Parts: sequence; structure tokens; C-alpha cells
Amino acid sequence: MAIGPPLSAAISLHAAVLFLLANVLLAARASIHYYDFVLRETNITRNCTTMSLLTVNGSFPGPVIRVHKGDLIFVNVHNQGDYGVTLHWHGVKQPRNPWSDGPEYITQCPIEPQTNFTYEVNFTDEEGTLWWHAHSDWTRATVHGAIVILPSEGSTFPFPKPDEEDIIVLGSWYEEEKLNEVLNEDLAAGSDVPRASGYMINGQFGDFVPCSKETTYHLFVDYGKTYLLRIVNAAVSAEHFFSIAKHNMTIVGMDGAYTKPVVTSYITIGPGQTMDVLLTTNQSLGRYYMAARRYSSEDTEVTAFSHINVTAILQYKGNYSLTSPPIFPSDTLPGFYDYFAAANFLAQLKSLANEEYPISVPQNISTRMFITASLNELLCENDSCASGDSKIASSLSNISWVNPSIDVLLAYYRNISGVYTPDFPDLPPMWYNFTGDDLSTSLAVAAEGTKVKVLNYNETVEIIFQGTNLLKGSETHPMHLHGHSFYIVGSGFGNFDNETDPQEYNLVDPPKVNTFSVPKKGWITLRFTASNPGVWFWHCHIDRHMSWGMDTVFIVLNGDTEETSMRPPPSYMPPCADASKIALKESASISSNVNQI
Ligand SMILES: [Cu+2]
Repeated sequence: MAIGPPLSAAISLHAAVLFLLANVLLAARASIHYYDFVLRETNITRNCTTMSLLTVNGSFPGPVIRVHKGDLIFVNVHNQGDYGVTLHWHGVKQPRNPWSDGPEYITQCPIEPQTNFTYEVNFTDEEGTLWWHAHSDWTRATVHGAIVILPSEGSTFPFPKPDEEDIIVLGSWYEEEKLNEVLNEDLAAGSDVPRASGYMINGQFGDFVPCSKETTYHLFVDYGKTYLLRIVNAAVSAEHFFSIAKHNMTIVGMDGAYTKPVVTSYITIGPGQTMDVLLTTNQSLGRYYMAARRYSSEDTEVTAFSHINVTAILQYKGNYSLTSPPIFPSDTLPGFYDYFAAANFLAQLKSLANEEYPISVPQNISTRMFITASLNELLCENDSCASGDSKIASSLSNISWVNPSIDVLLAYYRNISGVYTPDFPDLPPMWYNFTGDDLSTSLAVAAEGTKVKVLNYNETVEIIFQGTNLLKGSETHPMHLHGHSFYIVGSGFGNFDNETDPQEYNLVDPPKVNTFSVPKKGWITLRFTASNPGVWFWHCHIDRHMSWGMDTVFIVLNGDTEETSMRPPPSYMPPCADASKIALKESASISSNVNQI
């Protein structure tokens, strides 16, 4: 029938006009902000001791970035510290622009002392709470802060507007003043790496640590109001439970995307994750502890972590006696090893997934991967390790990631050979009872490599991350992907079953996240569309595991048009210390190409 083409042309013209109009409106509403972040050593006193630590603008946690959805910001980072640093905008997708993403030796080389670099951070579909942090060594222990992304101007939350809001940043504290130096010595020796001596809420330990009571964080509230709490877990290597005495919380968002409301008396939050919760102040006037406690998924024989509850105080305003101590959430805060409390909480999370906030879970998959996440060992040849004949390591599919000395992004963009290899496998090298209790130590020997996975533009990807119990080292692994959000369509305990488990997938309203924990002795399945051309880090957000090699990189190739291709680099990127080798590698790669021709 002749009616077909003109009608479809009319529809597409209509769609194009709408699209243009939407863009014009967005462009009119979005604004541009400029920030200066000065990194410098700052004296900080905690637990009766003063230490010199790197901070941004002298504050710990660092400054809050506050934007509306669709805004663009430029952050000029002035490094006045003593060592090279990079910053990352956790959960911000940075479409087509991995140059500003930040992970050291993945998308850039460090900003060296006495130099500066301006990051361009482009907020597109994110809404809610995210955060920024250093992404070099373990500098993020003190260099981190929240990012608040309000609804775009003229729109509002998908829940009644809260009366007020506040930010809760969970952090960790190390006794080692030169943390990075100790870390690098331990990594070279192959021994265990530092563990936090305590945890914090908004930079404070709370009432149960010496010299801390006077500075405990207080949230002063009015009776009968609703508060939006933006909770960030910025701890370097620890999952946490968090609960407020006598008050329920309603989860409404996670990782910069809205969720269906879930009423809960506690949350489980892994490092890297953010959660938005509503709190209604409907209890008797008084003081209530907001308490966090480490969730340890390590073997219960591992007790070398801080068992002190970290506290802040929710304090009602009004005339009443403050003589009684604050109430502690003893009945709602789960125990340190409460595996089921962690899993039960996470299983409730679902995307809002309505007409106004739609989701797009890939239904047809073009690339399937099955990746094991393990603790491992590396064999030391010729007694090269101080700790004996092996080093502690971790891996994805038994490949322990090694950072190159020239960043992967630069090597990809300029076609420099010898920096990485494009052979990260879709399947692990061997199959065994991954979650068994008596696995042979010979299975745990990993190979080192800088292996990346290359994806075509817009490929639909499904990944099953299977945790293993090699070296009796099963733990949760909060896996984080840069440049994309992904949907958690399934998770479970034990070994993934490729016949029965996919039948249980949630393809309707799975949570949309940038970080999600593979449970101890369990698995998760996630899906996403590789719609962001660039070079993107994929790693465990427990930095102990990340530094031991539980990492890989996904390169998403360019599409056919400029709009589906990576942007060119900015005029200045921090140079790599190994820059002299770049010219040599480039000429070697050109001559080897010539030889091939
Ligand atoms: Cu991990």
C-alpha cells in the first residue's frame, strides 16, 4: 500500500522534531559549573593522633559537587601533594569521553606534583547520588566526596519532595601515615596489604573511639519531617551494614538511578555503592544512633578487622532532657558475618521502571561472558618475593591484571603495541567446583597479564561473575564498571547453573547499578549495552582485591558516525613517565606493520 512510506516518514519527521526540541530544552536548562580542587597534605587529628594526609581543599571527606541532571562541570585539579594522583567520577558515564574518567594507567597517567589537569564531567542520565574519588594507589582513603545530582530544573523527584536532605559518607581509616608506600612495599613483597584500623561516618569515628566523642557527626532534625539521606560507601575495602535506631528507611535510589521504594530497618552497602533513602522523623524527641558496622564476608577465622561500631547521632530538636544516652540500633543492625542479612537486603532492590523512568534491559545478547573472581597466588621465580615462594594475588578468570606504564587509552588511541593484549577470554581457563571447600591449591596459581576485552559498538553483553573459594578465600566482590550502568538480572549462591538459573532472571525491573557485589561463594548475572565508545575499567571495588589484580578493561569500539565515536583527547593530558618509550613503541609498531605488509 502506498500509505506506508509517507506515514512512516511523517512519524520519523515528528520524532526528529521532538528529539530536537528535547535537546534544545535540555541545552537551555543545563548549566556549567567550575570547581578548583587543590590536593595538599593536611594535618588531621583522629583517635588522639595527628597525621599528615592528602585532602582536597583541606577537607575530609572532600567537597560536595552539587549539580542538576544534564549539567556539565569542569574540575581543575591542582596537585600540591608529594606524589602523582588521578581522580574518578564514580558512576558518571562520561559519554564518548574516557579521557576524563581517571583510573591511573587505564585512561591516563598520574597528575604529577606541582602540575594540574582539568577534568570535564558530563552528567547525562544520572540522577540521585554518586561520588568522586582518587583512582591511583589507595589515595582515595582520604580523597573522596559526594556528588549530588538533583532532578533537572523544572522536574522533580518520583516521590514526595523531602523537606530536607543530608549526606552520609562511610569511610575508612588507616594507621599508616604513608599508606601508599606501605601498600607498594607489601605488593612488591607479595605479603598481605594494610587493613583499616577503623571506619567513619562523615570523617568521624563516633562515640566509641577515644578522643572522638566531641566530634561525632550530628544530624539535627525536626519532628514530623522527611529527610533524604544520600549514603555513600567510600570505605577502601569494606562492605557495611547501616541502621538508625527505632527508624525505618525507605530506599528510593541507588547508584544514580531510582528504585522501587523498599522499606527496611537496615541497609547493606558495598564500597563504591551509593543509596538514597527517605527517613521520616516520627519517633519520640530524643537522640538515636545512626550506626554502621563492617560486614565481613571473609572466613570467620579472619578476625583482623575493626569490630568497633561507627556512630553518628540523629538528634531531634526541641525541649527535652539530653541526660539519657542515644539509643543504639541493637535490634536492627546485623552482625559482622551476617551473610543472609546482606543477601536478603540486596535481593529486594528493583528499578523504578515506569513510563517516566523506563529501563532498557538487553533481551537479545550478542556477547556472553563467564568470568571467575578469585583470590590466587603468583609463583615467585628465583626467590624474588620477600614472603616466600609465592605472592598473594587475585584475578578475573585466573588472569591477574598488571597495570601498564602507558595508559591503555593512549595505547589504543595511538595504536601503540606492546602495552596490552586484546585477548581477555569469554570463559575461564578451567572448570571445577568453583565454590567447593577443599580446592587444590594448584588451581589457584594465576597468570599475570594486561588482557582487555574488545567489544563492538552497541553490542549487548551478558556477564556471569562466578565467585570462587580458591585458597578458602571466597568473599563478596563489589564489581564496578566504568562508563556504563548495568542491570543485575540474577544472583545466587553456589555454582551458576546454566539451565535452571536463567529461568529465574528478572528482565522486567532489575536494579540498574554501576557496582554490585558477587556474593560470597555465589554468582551474579548482569546485562548492559556497550553504547559508550572508549576504554573502561572493570574491577572489584575492594581495593585489596583491585591492587592484587581483580581487574580487566573493556574497549568499546567506535560506531559508524561521529556521535557514536570516541572524542579526540583534550589538548593536554598528564604525560606518562614512560613517555620516551612511546615514540620507540610507535615506531616499532609502524615498522612491524610495514614488515607484515
Ligand atoms: Cu573483591
